Amino acid sequence: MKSRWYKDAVVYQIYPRSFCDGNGDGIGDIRGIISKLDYIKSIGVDAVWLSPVYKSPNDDNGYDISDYKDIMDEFGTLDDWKEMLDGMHARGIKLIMDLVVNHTSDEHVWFVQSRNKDSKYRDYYIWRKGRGKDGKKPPNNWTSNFVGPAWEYDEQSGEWYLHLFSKKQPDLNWENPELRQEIADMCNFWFDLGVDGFRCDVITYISKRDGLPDGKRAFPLIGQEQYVMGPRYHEYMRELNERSFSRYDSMTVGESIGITPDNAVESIDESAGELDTVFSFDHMGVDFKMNVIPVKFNLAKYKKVLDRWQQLPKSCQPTLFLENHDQPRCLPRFSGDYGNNREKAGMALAVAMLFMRGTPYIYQGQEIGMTNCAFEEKDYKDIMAIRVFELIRKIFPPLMPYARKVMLKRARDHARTPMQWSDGKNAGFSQAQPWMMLNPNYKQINVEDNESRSDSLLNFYRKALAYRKGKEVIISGDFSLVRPKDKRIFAYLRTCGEQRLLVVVNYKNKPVKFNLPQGLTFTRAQLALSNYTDLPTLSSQLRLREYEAAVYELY
Ligand code: TEU
Ligand code: CA
Repeated sequence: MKSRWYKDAVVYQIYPRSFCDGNGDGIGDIRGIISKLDYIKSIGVDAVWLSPVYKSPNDDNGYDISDYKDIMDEFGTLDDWKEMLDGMHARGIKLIMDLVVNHTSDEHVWFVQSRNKDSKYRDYYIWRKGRGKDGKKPPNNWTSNFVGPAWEYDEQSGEWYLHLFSKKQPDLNWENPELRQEIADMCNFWFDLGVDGFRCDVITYISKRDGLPDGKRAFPLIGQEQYVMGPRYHEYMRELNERSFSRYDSMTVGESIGITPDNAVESIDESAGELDTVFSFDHMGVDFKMNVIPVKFNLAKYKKVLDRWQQLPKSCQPTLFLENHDQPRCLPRFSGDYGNNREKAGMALAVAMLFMRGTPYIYQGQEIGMTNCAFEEKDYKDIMAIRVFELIRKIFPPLMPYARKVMLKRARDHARTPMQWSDGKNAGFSQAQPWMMLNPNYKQINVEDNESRSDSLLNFYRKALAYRKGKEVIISGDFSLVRPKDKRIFAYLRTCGEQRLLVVVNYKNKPVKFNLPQGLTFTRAQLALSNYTDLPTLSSQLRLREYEAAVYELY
């Protein structure tokens, strides 16, 4: 019954708040998305992953859900949503919704009821007595992903509740069977309305370690604890799969923080009966220590990390991505200083990603080369940035200049500046002042300009996706790195029977010489895709220009 359509699919991620404002209040919404469906189709993607649009008080922009079965007022109505879904399906685009079930909003009716000790909903969340004589110390030392303790004290009941994110995002207690059934039913509610799958938010967090023991951490108040893939994680996933995912021709992708190539098979093998695919964050860890401290990008290390995922058995489908709504932009993150070669750099990163094995995800704006933004402290809107500044100011103010520097590299806000549609008023995003600052470079970087030039980054993405479609060697061919230790060039070979594809990408904003290994022989090489117009034919020594990227079919 299940077709594995996602094996040859490319997904476009929409962060609705920042995509397009349809009603002129400065906030992106569903009608805005509807107005851009032809644009999305034109890129050549097969599916959309839509970040949350459910009812939410927006402490974490929709990742704090107060009603799983309705749409946030700012984004529109369920009827708007249905029109959007029909519009996607009419264009052959599938819809992957965000599934945020590690936690709810504290304004969800379950949590409101749960504050009452006698309610059956008390057990839907993780309530514990505090430590110390008067119980005024948190039950354990876990910290929230948004810094500070992961526990909030509730005066009324004299107990604490767990929140691995903000205190307005209490963690659900998956040990409760009724709760698990409600979640499966809720997924089926959306499947019955026609959605094609789910992206499962922090899904590896749902099973907590027995007894909630103290965790190890690098710094007080900051740093991950040991709540990833707890003891009943697989059991819960298999159950949800059995009760929901497997009953529809769906695709699921887990935001699987902490997953490794070694334990991924158990989660995503076709026979696992859990998730179809997962996002791993190993490659996002190459230039940030512990997810926050910037370190120099090292291409050799990056390739090595990606390669481990490429070598998963063929019964496991990897995912490929450079950006999402939590990450800084890939320009200049992975390209370095691109100077006047921003679009060439964007093309280079696109080529390296798109021809590996896996399901690629393109984040809104990536296709036109949107970049990080030169924020001042007042410009940040994301709870994570705000909390980091708050905490540092409180505990050690001399660190503030460093914190500002780090956030300029790391903040999630970089991905959330409004989509740049044109060089006109508010970048064509809205008639009104947008909810967060625009990147001032919208005057140069925007969709309209990209549409007007045949050699633009957007048109390159279109070409690359069209070339990719249906090619067996790309979908399922073997992957092997060529000169893995080279720190300037990302090159690899894809092989499927007689078909061979060689991908060569210069990650530097300067010319680089590259010798093909002696063992790599061919009688003819046909250039299939390139970001330069006048590429010389392939010889054993290549001279690649700034960010030059090429795909060759070898015979
Ligand atoms: O992200 C999980 C997560 O850990 C990120 O918040 C983290 O910020 C990122 O890896 C960088 O450190 C998911 C969502 O994608 C995110 O937007 C939500 O804030 C979070 O879960 C809570 O729902
Ligand atoms: Ca709006």
